Amino acid sequence: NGPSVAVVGVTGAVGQEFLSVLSDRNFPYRSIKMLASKRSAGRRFTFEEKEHVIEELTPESFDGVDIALFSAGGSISREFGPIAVERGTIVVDNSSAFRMDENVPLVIPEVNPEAMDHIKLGMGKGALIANPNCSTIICLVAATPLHRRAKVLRMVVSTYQAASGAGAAAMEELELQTREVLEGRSPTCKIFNQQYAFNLFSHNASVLSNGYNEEEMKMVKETRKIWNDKDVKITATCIRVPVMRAHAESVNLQFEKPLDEDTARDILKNAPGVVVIDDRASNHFPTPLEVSNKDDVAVGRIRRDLSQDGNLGLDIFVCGDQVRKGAALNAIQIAEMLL
Ligand code: 11C
Repeated sequence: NGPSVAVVGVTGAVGQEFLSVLSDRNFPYRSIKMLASKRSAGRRFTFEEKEHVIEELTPESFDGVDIALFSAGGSISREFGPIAVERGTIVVDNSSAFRMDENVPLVIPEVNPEAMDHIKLGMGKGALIANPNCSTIICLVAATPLHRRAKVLRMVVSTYQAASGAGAAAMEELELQTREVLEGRSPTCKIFNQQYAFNLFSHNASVLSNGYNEEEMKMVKETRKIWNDKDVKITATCIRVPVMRAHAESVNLQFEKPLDEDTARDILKNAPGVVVIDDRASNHFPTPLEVSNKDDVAVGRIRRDLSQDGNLGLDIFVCGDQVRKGAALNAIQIAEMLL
């Protein structure tokens, strides 16, 4: 008796993860439509013991659909998002297409659920809700509880981003290149224009005239919108590393009010969606492998920033599954809040 759901981009890495998360969380849908491009239409697969046929995405796809989960790229979202809304569907969009639109809430359920208070199922009209960029989600699940206590004035982020952020083809290329390099062959470079295995490089997003790339500027702009704080100072350096599906981020925080590291650790231990892994004696801290396929964002290396006065600065190291909390899980938590 739940809502009718459509998954747009069901063949992609995030599309497939939507299905796993819906199933894991027993999301109470009444019916589910699997939508993709013409190329994949007609393919059959079993989900939750039922056979489904992938349908080609068209405007009519949204007739009778209550919630559509979109992850098929920005141009599909820009074309079909408004069409779905017009037909009364609430769209949870994983692309960057509408994130900075002031009429579209940009939501991390643990951080700013109030931004979508005015949107509910059964309100008789459609709406758009945007899922933030994965690096922003993973950073803010950890940084927000500290921000609430001590108010972040400045944040310096350095990311170590996984292949999954560039899609399933990049994950396949990382695996292929690793084999090729180990076998002494030259690596296939189709997704990125350079060797990825046994290497790392600046994030592949376009570099802007200010010297930052688009990924870095997403962290700046999205954080300001989510925290509703135009003045918070943020600078980011985003790097692609040869890791399969979880991002890591080093986050340096400067606060308005003092916050010592033990209090910060306690706050994080009680924060929703966070697990603290901070074992100095065993040198055990968060790793991308440990958070892969997990819901929680792991935080460790919680320590006072020695370069700042008193307790006005902290360093933390954060890891989160890019496909799950960075994309599909966050979107489905949003959908759950609509119910
Ligand atoms: C990455 N964050 O890891 C990107 C992927 O705006 O949703 C997602 C881009 C976005 O490469």
